[in-house]
Amino acid sequence: MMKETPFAAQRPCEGLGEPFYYFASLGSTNDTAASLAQDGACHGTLVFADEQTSGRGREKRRWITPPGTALALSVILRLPGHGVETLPYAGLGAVAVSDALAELGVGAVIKWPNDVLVGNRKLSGVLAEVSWTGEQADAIILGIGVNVLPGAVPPPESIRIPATCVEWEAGHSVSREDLLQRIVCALGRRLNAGASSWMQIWEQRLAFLGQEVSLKSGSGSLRGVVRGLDERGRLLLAQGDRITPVHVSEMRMELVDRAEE
Ligand code: BT5
Repeated sequence: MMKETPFAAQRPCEGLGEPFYYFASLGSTNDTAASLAQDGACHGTLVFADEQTSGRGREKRRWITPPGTALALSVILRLPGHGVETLPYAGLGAVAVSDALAELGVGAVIKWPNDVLVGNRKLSGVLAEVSWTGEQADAIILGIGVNVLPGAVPPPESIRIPATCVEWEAGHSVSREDLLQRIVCALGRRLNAGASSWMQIWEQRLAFLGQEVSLKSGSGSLRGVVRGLDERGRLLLAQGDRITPVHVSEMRMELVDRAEE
């Protein structure tokens, strides 16, 4: 007898999720989605992998997706005038994941720009990239990874900040199929409501609002108090009387621990 493909019941929602490509194992769903986009795949195309062997975070950091335990998905977004600015879409992805978690009774915050945290532990990460055809930016590839079952949580020595999964936080068993559907619907709803609407929610859910953080990238570091976001999704950091918009999305944010000083 033929084995039924997992996730076969997945339905398109709010203009996203069709066609739906399921893979038992992939290098990275973002890479596969980008090549589909270059071959002309339409807005809303969804690529899902049960396992990733070279899942990526920002700056080529590794994203770990063991088989059968997590969600690893990428959605192709073709939006008029989307340009090459990916920051707002990282926010869109994080807002949609936190919407879906809220439906399961799990309260999450978003560590700018792209981490979804529950109780200071990372449960999900978002990677928004541009797909190019020659010189032309022709799609946004919105990649989302979510730890759903305990087996998805990487060993502590392989990650920088502690991780968690949806089942631990919800306190009951969670269906990956159901969660995928909720995330796709939330993405579509937020996208259709418009950027200013999801930016506002992104700001409301920001981690460390009013707290002092340090932001580090290869080229330097910054320190200040998190005040919110501007209309482009840049982090507003207060340094004394000055508010600086931070746009370098490769920056890593850390809470300044006064006890360490
Ligand atoms: C991210 O990057 O958090 C973005 C992750 C995006 C993953 C999705 S899965 C579908 C799509 N296809 C891909 O190839 N990628 C996207 P960043 O902020 O740079 O964080 C990366 C860091 O998170 C790593 O250096 C680890 O410390 C940590 N990490 C890796 N895997 C993790 C996991 N499963 N759970 C929690 N933390 C993890």
